[in-house]
Amino acid sequence: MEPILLVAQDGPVTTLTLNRPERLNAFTQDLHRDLRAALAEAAANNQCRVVLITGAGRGFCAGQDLADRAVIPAGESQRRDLGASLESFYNPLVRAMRNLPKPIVVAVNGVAAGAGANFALHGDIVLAAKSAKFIQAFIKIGLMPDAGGTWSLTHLLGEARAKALAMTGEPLSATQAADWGLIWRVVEDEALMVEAHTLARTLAAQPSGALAAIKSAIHAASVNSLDAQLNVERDGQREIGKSDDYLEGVAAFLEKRAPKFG
Ligand code: T3D
Repeated sequence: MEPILLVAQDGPVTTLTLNRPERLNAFTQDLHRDLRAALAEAAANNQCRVVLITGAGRGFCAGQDLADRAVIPAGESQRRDLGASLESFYNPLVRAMRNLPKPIVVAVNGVAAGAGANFALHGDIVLAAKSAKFIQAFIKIGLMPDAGGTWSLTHLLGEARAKALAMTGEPLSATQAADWGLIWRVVEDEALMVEAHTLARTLAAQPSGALAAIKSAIHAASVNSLDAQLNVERDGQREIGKSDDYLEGVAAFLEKRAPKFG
């Protein structure tokens, strides 16, 4: 049987491909388990400098697999505890992505719905195929956005757009998502993976300490005052200013050559 998560190591780039195309790569507990393990492995593996996440087939990810939510056994008085599902599966996944000290490129190859849309938005740089759509599908089944969606939508788009997307469940085209600043860039469908791999390799050649510092400082900025953020920058710059990569960067500039970061 095909693995439900494909993991490929190509030099410094670890590519994770959600592989349940017949269900538009919807999340199951097993997919959560494999994704979490792969992210932990990427964090520990010195060869990995960038993680690239995409989906197999025509969809990126349709959120929770609703086939796993269909049947409440007859006579059971208690409904399923979805809070427990978030606590055990979705929240740890989001935290693992946010806390990974390496860039995550997400290539949204098709529809991204429910938690699948919000999972995509935790990429550090998100590219989407022109035909892709982002759908806060939760409202259609009586739920609210999760997997950090209320946070990401509000921070990236503001309350007006966040509320309208969440309350209507209307699809947002990839082009509109890019125009609104929800994602980095839209790419022609057939060029998506080439562009995503090129971007991942470009990032892999950047100084890893600076990339990690940028990621955590920009995350901190969403809650910090300017004053606090100035301190974050001071501390970060102090740390990475001691690195070999900084010495190499300055030397390369002065010698008018391309830097070679370790
Ligand atoms: O439960 C908890 O743990 C709490 C956490 C919840 C997080 C969530 O993500 S809740 C939201 C769950 N997701 C959705 O509500 C989205 C459901 N899917 C759709 O609305 C549509 O499939 C799409 C808009 C994403 C795509 O539409 P379309 O027309 O392009 O494709 P389709 O025909 O609907 O789907 C293709 C197949 O995938 C189809 O199977 P079939 O009929 O060919 O055998 C469909 O049933 C299956 N599929 C799509 N999404 C899901 C799914 N199967 C299970 N779960 C899905 N989420």
